[in-house]
Amino acid sequence: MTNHWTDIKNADLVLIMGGNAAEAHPCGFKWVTEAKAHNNAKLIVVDPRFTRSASVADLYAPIRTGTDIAFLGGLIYYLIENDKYQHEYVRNYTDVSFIVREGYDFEAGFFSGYDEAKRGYPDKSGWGYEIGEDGYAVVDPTLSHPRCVFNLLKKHYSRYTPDMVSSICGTPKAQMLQVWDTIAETSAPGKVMTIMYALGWTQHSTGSQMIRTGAMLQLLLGNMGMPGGGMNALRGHSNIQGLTDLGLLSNLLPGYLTLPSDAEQDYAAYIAKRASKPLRPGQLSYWQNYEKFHVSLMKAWYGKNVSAENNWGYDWLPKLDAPAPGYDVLKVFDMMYQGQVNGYFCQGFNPIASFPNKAKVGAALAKLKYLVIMDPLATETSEFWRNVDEFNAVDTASIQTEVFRLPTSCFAEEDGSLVNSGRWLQWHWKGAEPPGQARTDIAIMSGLYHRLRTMYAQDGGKFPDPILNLDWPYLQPDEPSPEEVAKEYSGKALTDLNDPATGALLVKGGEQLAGFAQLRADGSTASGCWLFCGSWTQQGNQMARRDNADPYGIGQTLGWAWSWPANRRILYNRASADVSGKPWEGLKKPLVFWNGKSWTGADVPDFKADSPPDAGMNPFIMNPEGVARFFAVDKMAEGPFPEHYEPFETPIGRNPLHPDDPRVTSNPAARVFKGDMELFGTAEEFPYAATTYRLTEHFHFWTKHCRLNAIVQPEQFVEISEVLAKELGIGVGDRVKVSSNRGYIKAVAVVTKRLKPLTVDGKTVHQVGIPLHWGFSGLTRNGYLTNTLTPFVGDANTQTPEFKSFLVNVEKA
Ligand SMILES: Nc1nc2c(c(=O)[nH]1)N[C@H]1C(S)=C(S)[C@@H](COP(=O)(O)OP(=O)(O)OC[C@H]3O[C@@H](n4cnc5c(=O)[nH]c(N)nc54)[C@H](O)[C@@H]3O)O[C@H]1N2
Ligand SMILES: Nc1nc2c(c(=O)[nH]1)N[C@H]1C(S)=C(S)[C@@H](COP(=O)(O)OP(=O)(O)OC[C@H]3O[C@@H](n4cnc5c(=O)[nH]c(N)nc54)[C@H](O)[C@@H]3O)O[C@H]1N2
Ligand SMILES: [Mo]
Repeated sequence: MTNHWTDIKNADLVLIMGGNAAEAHPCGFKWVTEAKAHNNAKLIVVDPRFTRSASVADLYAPIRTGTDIAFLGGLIYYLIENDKYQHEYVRNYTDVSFIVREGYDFEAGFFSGYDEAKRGYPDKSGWGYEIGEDGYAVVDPTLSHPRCVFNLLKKHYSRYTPDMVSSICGTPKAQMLQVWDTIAETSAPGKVMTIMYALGWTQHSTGSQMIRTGAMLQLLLGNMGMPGGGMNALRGHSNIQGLTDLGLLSNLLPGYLTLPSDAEQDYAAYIAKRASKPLRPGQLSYWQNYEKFHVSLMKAWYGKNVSAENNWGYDWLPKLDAPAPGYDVLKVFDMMYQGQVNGYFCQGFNPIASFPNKAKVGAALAKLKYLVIMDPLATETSEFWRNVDEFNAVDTASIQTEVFRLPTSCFAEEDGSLVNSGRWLQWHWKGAEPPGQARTDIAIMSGLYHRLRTMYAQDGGKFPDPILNLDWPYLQPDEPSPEEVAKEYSGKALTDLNDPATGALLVKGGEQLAGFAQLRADGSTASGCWLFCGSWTQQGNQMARRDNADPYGIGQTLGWAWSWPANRRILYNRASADVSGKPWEGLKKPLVFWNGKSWTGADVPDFKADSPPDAGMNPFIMNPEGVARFFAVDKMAEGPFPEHYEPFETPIGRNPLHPDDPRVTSNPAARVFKGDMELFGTAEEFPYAATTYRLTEHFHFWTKHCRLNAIVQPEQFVEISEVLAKELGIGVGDRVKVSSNRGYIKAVAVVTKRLKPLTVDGKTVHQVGIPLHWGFSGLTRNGYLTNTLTPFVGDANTQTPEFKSFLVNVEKA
């Protein structure tokens, strides 16, 4: 989230699109209720299904799965054409005036530089700003240059007319325009909309671009950095935000630092590439501090073993041989399927249940020599070899994989911190001792480390240095305490730190740091994650704070827990004030503003605190240009502007924007593995558009181990519309078989008014809803794994699987 849960109550309008907060985030949803009850807010829900979120909305519009870029792209053009955008904000705080290089082009569904053989854009050199001789980006404040971002944006979305959008999305035009007009009202400077989204946007082959289109809409309306505004990703598992923050993705290091590629063997060049210089005069470009963060991380990992002489251990960092995102889960399972992986550790992960195409995942696991499961529960993955009738019909005798189960404690059985969707690090205390032989994940991983280290020390090995040089300074080496680990992430001074200007002592050697502004690139500081620096200071554990004082009355409780970065609650909050530093006209309550001497207010300013409004510095200091981007330059896999492409399995068989070129029916930059393309189904055989989702009464596959949850939601079902049920002769409660080109499941039919047929590209399209919670392990009644049906393809940027749009057939079982 750019904002946070409590802040939702400040919205004038809430748009829930690509998520179903009332059911998947019922506690957080209370802030929507607060906004409606106490801020006179309206709620809009756009979802293929009439969800419980929709049931309390002021406006609901149905949409065909996988078409949100069309819906939002059309809206962007509509706002521009009808002069419903926040002019001053857009002109000053975004890149609309920047001139794009000659090399950029978009034609017939492709951006410039497409390579068909590589299914992507290996050469993105045209996707950038024109840079002048002074080294700065060239701008045209009059917005008249044909290649300024504003004119390219308009041109790109001029194809997304209301008729075209309605035909792609299946949203009836009148309903769509009503939603658009209501959203347009928040273009007034002091009026704010928040966007709440989750998997309905991420789980598509164009997912990242859907989210970008949402962010572009918010920029056009001037809603970023505003209280009650922003782009708010509702995160899933209790610490999934912490997982990304700590760099547990294959191409990342903690704090969104990035791993080098094979081509980057030179340390200085690695740093220089990431420490981007300002692209406008007077601008602050925050990533210029990259080396301070990087060196402090390496000092946290390797201690005295790294110094300037060995480039802070740069040679010990893995170098990626694969293009980003590198070794994502789809890639690793495909490698496993090809027989290229011997062993696999599953720590808190149940892939045969949660990953697409169960048949492929099961076959991949069967090719392993060994599989280690670290989990409090006996998961389906730990029993993938067990024949369970039709639910897991495998030939056990032919599977040679050796499976080790290591029972772990559960989050509620340990102390530690969890990062919530709003980036708050909240400390928690254990509620019970773990049962039986269960051990903490820290103890298991430490045991593994010590054994590996001993083996490397005794027997050598291909590359022992990264393991042998690791620093392990913990009081109990076999099980470091959560407190010690948390302090290490926050960081400390390794020697006395003095103020470079005055020479005064800032931090004594050995003491905890106050925040990342104190980090240095000379090896005198250590911090395991620069974004978390300040979460455990010399004053103690900031994450354990529970002071809910709210002096400005807008839910900015700066004394409650600790938020990254720097305890800031709303990102880009400088943009909540106009160019002169005054809160935007009409804003009910200020967030941050210029008081004549410094930036101040209800939040920690996201800006250089003493930089006066007329000094020429712009609010988006994480971008070297200082403004927010409509034009993504070279950051996205499939192009600088989001374009609608169909899901890989499309019920209409063509992309209405490019009806004649099958190469751009679906995302031309999405990676498809050998053999998976052939497993995509077509609308002739599998005519219905399916989507998968959660139920409030279950949590993924855990609740199969819990009788109470089975009592409240006992049986696997699928949702179909009354019209489709009638067509197929299916009644309420009948058993149906739902099949895709990868397999089938059987379930009870729930015939519902919540789904309605849509008219898409001139045809009737039916949608089928499939909850995901059943499986073949645990205490309660078995069911089919929903992911038997889903396709093995992901978003071109993140490789998040396309769980939300695929094709099925439905028959009476
Ligand atoms: N009770 C419960 N709560 C949970 C979980 C759980 O298992 N049980 N899981 C947690 C986890 S890990 C996560 S990630 C979150 C997920 O939170 P959500 O994303 O809110 O949950 P989902 O139910 O997967 O999907 C949300 C909605 O997306 C809609 N949708 C599908 N395709 C599209 C589309 O193309 N466009 C639009 N606009 N909407 C679409 C679906 O109809 C569905 O209503 O929930 C968390 N909360
Ligand atoms: N079709 C379809 N598939 C989906 C989705 C969808 O919407 N549709 N959603 C996707 C999403 S968003 C998610 S997050 C995934 C979820 O996929 P998974 O993460 O694979 O599923 P979970 O059942 O949440 O598995 C987590 C495991 O962690 C264990 N666990 C709990 N606490 C601890 C602990 O402290 N330590 C250890 N070691 N283990 C612990 C639990 O017992 C559980 O078995 O599913 C994905 N799959
Ligand atoms: Mo999730």
